[in-house]
Amino acid sequence: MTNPHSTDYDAIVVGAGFAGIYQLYTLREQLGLSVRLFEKGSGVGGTWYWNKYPGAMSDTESPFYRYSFDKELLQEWSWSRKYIDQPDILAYIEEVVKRHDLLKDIELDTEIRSIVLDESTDTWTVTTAAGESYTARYVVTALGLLAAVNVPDIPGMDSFRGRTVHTAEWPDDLALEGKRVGVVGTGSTGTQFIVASSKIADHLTVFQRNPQYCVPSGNGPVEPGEVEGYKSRYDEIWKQVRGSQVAFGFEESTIAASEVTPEERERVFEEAWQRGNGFYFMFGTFNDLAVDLESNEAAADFIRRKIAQVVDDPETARKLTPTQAYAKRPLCNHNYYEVYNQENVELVSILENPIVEIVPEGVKTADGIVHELDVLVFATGFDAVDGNYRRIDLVGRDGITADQHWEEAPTSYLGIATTGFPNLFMVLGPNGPFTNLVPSIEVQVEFITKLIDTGEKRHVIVETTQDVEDGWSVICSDIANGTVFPKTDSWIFGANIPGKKSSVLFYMAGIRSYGEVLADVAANDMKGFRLTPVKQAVDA
Ligand code: FAD
Ligand code: NA7
Repeated sequence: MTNPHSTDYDAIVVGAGFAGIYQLYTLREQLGLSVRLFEKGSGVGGTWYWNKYPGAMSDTESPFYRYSFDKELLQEWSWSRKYIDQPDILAYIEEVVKRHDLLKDIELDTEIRSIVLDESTDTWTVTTAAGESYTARYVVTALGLLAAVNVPDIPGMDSFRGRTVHTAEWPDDLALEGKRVGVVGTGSTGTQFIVASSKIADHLTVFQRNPQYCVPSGNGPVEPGEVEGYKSRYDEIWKQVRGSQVAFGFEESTIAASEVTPEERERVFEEAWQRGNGFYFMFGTFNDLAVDLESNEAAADFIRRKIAQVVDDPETARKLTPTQAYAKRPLCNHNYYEVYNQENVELVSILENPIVEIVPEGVKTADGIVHELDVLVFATGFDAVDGNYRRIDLVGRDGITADQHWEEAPTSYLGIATTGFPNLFMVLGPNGPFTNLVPSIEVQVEFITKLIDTGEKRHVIVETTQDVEDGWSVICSDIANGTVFPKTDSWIFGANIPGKKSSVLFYMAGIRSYGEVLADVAANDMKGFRLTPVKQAVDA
C-alpha cells in the first residue's frame, strides 16, 4: 500500500453490473489493490438482474453485447439467436464473476446510502443502508445510467386491486397467463414487453403517450457456422467496434441520404428494414439521418408508410404513427406493429384520451371508460444517468453534495470525474459516450484503472477542475446540438422526468473519437486532471 493513511480497502466499487464487475477485476487483478464491491441487489448483473419482464433482451446484436477482455470466454460462450435474452445475459455475467472468483469481494444485498469525503485524510467513507461504514482511498461509482426507475404519479395508484409493477422491478412470481394486462409506455422496454406479453396475456391494453418509430430487429436463430465465424474474428471485431461511432458491430454509412435519389433511399431503407436493428437503420443506412432534418424525415416517412402497410385497422395505425422527428434512441423489435392486428391487443392513445386516475378495477381514461385490469405494468423508463447519484448522499470537498454541484445540470470531465470529488470516478457518468454500452464501459473502466494507477505510482490525488469540466460540457453540448436528438424530449436529455431540467447528458461523437480523447489525455500527463501529492498521515 502506497498511502500512509490506513483504510479498510484501497478502493470501493458501487454497483455489480457490467461496469462495476469489470472495475473490480481490473483494480484487483491488474493493480493488486484490495477492493470491495457493494451491490444493493441480491445478485450480480445490474440491468440484467433487475429487468426480468417478459421479452427483456438486448437490442445490441449478440456478438457485440459482451466483454472483449476475456478472450477465452469469447471462445467458450456461445449464443443461439441474433439477440440475447435477459436470462442468457445474466448467466453470462454470472459466469464472468465465477471464473474470475470475483464474488468473494462482492457484498450483495447492500445498498450504499452515503459516500463522504474526509478532506483531512483524502479518504472516502462509504455507508450502507444498515449503517455500516467502510473507508477507501478510491471510490468508483458504477450505479447504472438506466437504473433509477421512473414511476409516474397518477391519482388513485394505491386503490388498484390488481398488481402494479415497474418493468425493472419484475417479481419472480408474476405470471401473465390468462390475465388482463395493461402497460403504460412504448419505449424500448415497452415495445419488448408488448410483443412478449401479447402472446401470453388474455388481453393486453397498451397506454401509449407519444408514438415512437420502431423497425424490425431481424431476430431469429443464428445460421449454421455463424457463431464460429464471429469467434474466429473477435480480434478484428473489437478493433472495428472501438474504431466505429456507435460500437454496434457494423460499419456506419459514409453516404448522405441527401445526396442520393429518392429511389436509392427507398432501396437502402428497405434493405435495412429486412436486415433489422434500430441503430443500423439510423446509422448504417446513411450518415446524415441523425444530423440533417430532411434526411431524418425521409427515414421517418419510410417507417410511417410501413406502419400503414402492417397495421390492419387504419385508426390504430394512425395512433401508432409518430409525427415528430426520428430522434430518440432508435428502437427495434420483432413484429412490433403486427401485434396490433391481434384480437387480444388494444391501443389507447393517452395523448388524445389521457389517463385520469387509477381505480380499484383498472385505469380510467378521460372518455370515462374504465379499462379493467389484473396487472398494470409501468414501462415508463428511468431517471437516466444522474438518477442514482441523486438518490445517495454523495459529499465532496467543502461539504458540497453532488446534488448541489449539479444544481443546473449533471456534468463531468469525460463522463468519469467531477469537480470537488477527488479520487472518485464514475463509469457512465454524465456526458459519457452514447453507444452500444459494454464497449464504452470497458474503455472507461480501463481509463479509470490508469488514473488510479497514476495515483498509486506517483502518490498523488487525482481530480478534475471546474474549468476543465465546463470545457467538456461545452464540447458535449456543441456536438449534441449539431444532431437532431434535441428535437424530441427523451431520457437522452433528462426530459422524461417531470421537474428535471433538460440538459445534454452524452458525448455524441462516438466511441472512436472518445477513445482518441482519452489517449490524448493519457499521453499528456493526464491532461485535465490535477495531480496533487498525497498528504502525510498525522501519526505516520
Ligand atoms: P447497471 O447494469 O445498471 O448496474 C448498476 C448497478 O448498481 C445495479 O445493479 C444497481 O442495483 C447498483 N446500484 C445502484 N445504486 C446503488 C447503491 N446506492 N448501492 C448499491 N448498489 C447500487 N445497453 C446497450 O448497450 N444495449 C442494449 O441492448 C441495452 N438494452 C437494455 C435494455 C434494458 C431493459 C435496460 C434497462 C438497459 C439496456 N441497456 C442496453 C443499457 C444497460 O443498462 C447497459 O448496457 C449496461 O448493462 C449498464 O451496466 P452498468 O454496470 O453501467 O449499470
Ligand atoms: P423510455 O425510453 O424512457 O420510455 C418510457 C415510455 O414510457 C415512453 O413511451 C414514455 O412516453 C412513457 N411514459 C413515461 N412517463 C409517462 C407518463 N407519466 N405517462 C405516460 N407514459 C409515460 O424507457 P425504456 O425503459 O423504454 O427505455 C430506456 C432505455 O432503457 C432504452 O434505451 C433501453 O436501452 C433500455 P413518452 O415517449 O415520454 O411520451
